[in-house]
Amino acid sequence: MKRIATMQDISCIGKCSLTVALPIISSMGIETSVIPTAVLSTHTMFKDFTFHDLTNEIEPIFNHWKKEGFGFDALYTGYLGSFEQLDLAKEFFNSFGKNTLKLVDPCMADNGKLYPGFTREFARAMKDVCAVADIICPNLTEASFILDIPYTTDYDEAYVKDILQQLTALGCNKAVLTGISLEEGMLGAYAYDKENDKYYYYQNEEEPKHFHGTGDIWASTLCGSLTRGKSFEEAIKVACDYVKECIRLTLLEENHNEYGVNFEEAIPYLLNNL
Ligand code: PXL
Repeated sequence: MKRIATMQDISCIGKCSLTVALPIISSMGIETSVIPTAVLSTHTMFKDFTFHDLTNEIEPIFNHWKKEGFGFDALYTGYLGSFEQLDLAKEFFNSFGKNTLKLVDPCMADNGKLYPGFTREFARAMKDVCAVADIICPNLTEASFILDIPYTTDYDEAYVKDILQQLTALGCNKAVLTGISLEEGMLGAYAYDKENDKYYYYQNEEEPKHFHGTGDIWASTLCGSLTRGKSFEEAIKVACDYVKECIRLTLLEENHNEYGVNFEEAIPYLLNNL
């Protein structure tokens, strides 16, 4: 059985980070090992969330895993809450990342703004984690903060390609920009594979509403699909289609919650696409 280890927080309510990565990757028939970086009452879009940092647990977990000789088919990092955790993510890759896919989703910003608690300095430090990954999957806001360039919604294909070139120049082999729209009413992901000098773009009709946590669902699906042997291009399609289906199902429910999507009832759709 394939096994992925993922390092990110548990937001007890919020349908993001580990509460989506674990069920999605597990449902794809892959063992999912977790390194919880913090426990929050909710994700940080709610007011007055609690935050219990677990940084001190991480190194002892690594040490125990090393002693037991555990190995993984993929390592995947999501939301990381401190500079120290960025260093631990690098240690995670160093300790367990030999011949293993290393995926970094640099969760920290959207719609031109950093999430609460993050700074420009943190974004610059995230760059060093991206450099040692195989694949990174930021949205355009995160990419702009990582590259320390102004964020713009007024972009064209040449601009997207240039950003992808700059991202892969950091050191990773592949980069995917999520949430890219090059045509009115369409939304997708634009990717670059530096090794083969190839670009990929996949888009769907845009759903009328955006939700929190969809970036985490996208990255979890990409990681699972690649681990199951899908090509980079195929895995991007599976992830885009699944997120779209999650939003579609959410919107079918009249009083749907606003903080996250119905990824649960879309799991059969996901498995059908594998
Ligand atoms: O979806 C990314 C994410 C993960 N974890 C926490 C968050 C967010 C986004 O806001 O707050 C705690």
